[in-house]
Amino acid sequence: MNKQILRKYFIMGSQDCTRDPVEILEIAAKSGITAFQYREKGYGSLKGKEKLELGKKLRAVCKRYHIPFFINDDIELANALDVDGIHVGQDDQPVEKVREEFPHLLIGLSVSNWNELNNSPIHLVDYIGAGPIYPTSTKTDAKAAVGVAWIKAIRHQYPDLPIVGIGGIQIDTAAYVMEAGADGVAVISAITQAANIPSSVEKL
Ligand code: TZP
Ligand code: MG
Repeated sequence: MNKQILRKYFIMGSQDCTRDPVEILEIAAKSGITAFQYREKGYGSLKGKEKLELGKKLRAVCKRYHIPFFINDDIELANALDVDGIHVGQDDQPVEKVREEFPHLLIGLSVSNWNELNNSPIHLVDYIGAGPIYPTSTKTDAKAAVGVAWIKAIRHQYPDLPIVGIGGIQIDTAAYVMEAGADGVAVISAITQAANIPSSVEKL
């Protein structure tokens, strides 16, 4: 895959937004994010038809700005929204199954520790989401923060594997994640809770 798309990877769902998610994505897209993941998950998230309808609107924004659109975990929506990629966590759909069903899509996998790294079919994924790098309150069931050392460790073992850091990354810490060897930063609150989204995306 083109690693550049991981550079400013924006993730969100309606549960992360205090105003219209479509508007937030539109501003972020205009401001230079390089990828988007629709992650409708956790407390207050939409389900069923509502999730689909919001997904269609967000998908349309990404099409307009030529930004790769990823769906978190949801295979049904992967088809319905004509996604560019699917991101799965360790407790989600197995990578083998997703790869078999979607040979042509980008697949990302979250990896938080050595046990997960060594037991995952890394050869079947296009990129790794490494983290949580820093403590985060956005994902209530997030594992313990692992620090940028985790990026360095994966990079050492896999020199060419596309890696995006995730978890608690803000404007002032993004550079540390990149210096540790990541190809990009994946953020939720650094954008959804920004007082000035264009400025935050640019600083990232
Ligand atoms: N996976 C690991 S941490 C996290 C996810 C989805 C939440 C990231 O949100 P924030 O606000 O950028 O810390
Ligand atoms: Mg997950």
